[in-house]
Amino acid sequence: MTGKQDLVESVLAGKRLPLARLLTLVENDAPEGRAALDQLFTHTGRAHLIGVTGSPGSGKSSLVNQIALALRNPTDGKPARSVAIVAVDPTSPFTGGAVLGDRVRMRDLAGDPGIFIRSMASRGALGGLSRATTGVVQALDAAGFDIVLVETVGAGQSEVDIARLAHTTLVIEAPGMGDDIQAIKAGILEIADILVINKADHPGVDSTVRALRAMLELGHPTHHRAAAGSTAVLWIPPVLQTIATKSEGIGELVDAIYRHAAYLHETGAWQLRDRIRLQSELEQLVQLELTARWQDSVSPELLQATLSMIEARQISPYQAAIQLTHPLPEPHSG
Ligand SMILES: Nc1nc2c(ncn2[C@@H]2O[C@H](COP(=O)(O)OP(=O)(O)OP(=O)(O)O)[C@@H](O)[C@H]2O)c(=O)[nH]1
Ligand SMILES: [Mg+2]
Repeated sequence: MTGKQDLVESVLAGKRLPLARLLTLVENDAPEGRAALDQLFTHTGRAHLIGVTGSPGSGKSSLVNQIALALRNPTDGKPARSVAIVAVDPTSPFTGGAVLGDRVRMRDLAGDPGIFIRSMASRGALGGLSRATTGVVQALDAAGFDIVLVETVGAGQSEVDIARLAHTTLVIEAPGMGDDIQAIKAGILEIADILVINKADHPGVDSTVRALRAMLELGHPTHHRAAAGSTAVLWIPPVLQTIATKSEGIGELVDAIYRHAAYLHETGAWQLRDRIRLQSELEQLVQLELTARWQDSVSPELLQATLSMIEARQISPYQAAIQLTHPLPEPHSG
């Protein structure tokens, strides 16, 4: 069978239909998709992975759309970049925002061979979605896209996952949380490389920007001390304002993205983030693999018997776990 080889080669050649087919295989965790990813992996590591997260309805899809347009049509003499967009919705594929965002994209970006758009909806556990997203991003990287934008709604674990996935994380918020600034979890500021206050045409944008800058300074006082007192290169997350619906502030945002990429390369942080990402992927996969092997090896009878002993308080769950995962050695004779 040469089908698998054909798929890999077609993806490497930049063909879109085979790429779409591969992404479906990867999403479904099909063995054929996994085998293709194994072969494609050697071609990954080149794309700039950008995570876009933030509150529901803050304008993530609209901004991703604008960023992609700007990257396709640079006005500053930079070469046009090829862009893949992955919209991850851990809750439902049918929120108003997501559908609208996709419609805007269809209008502005359809037909451009340098753009590839993929929507992913949750199927089963969040862990499964995050694993599928990792595979999808690897496939797009191997397919040669310069930039892969991954949009996910800022809901708990997914934003941490996305920060783990990305070289650059954009956090998008809308004004109006000025009075309620504590509502923004410190966690989201920690993962932000670039903070964007979108909907800057709405009231309250200045106070939101001020509050966020203050929070960032509280969170990263060393940034400012070191920036003033040493020559060490440090990244202070900029707080930018945009109006996605009027394409305002997009140039500055794209510029910040380029500056962040340059910062990552100059300081070695690019490689470091790559390593952390791959390490966490490896650990996740080892866990899954070991659990699967253990489940295959342990007899249901033994499992039931052990559970009964725990219920009878004869052994603790911890003791049972040790026994079930470390088979007891044969007793020594004499
Ligand atoms: N006034 C104004 N409206 C905006 C702006 N950006 C986006 N919108 C509108 O806000 C709504 C939500 O935009 P989306 O881009 O779908 O937001 P989102 O963050 O992707 O939404 P979810 O994916 O559902 O979380 C849409 O009606 C947009 O047209 C902006 O800068 N100003
Ligand atoms: Mg959206």
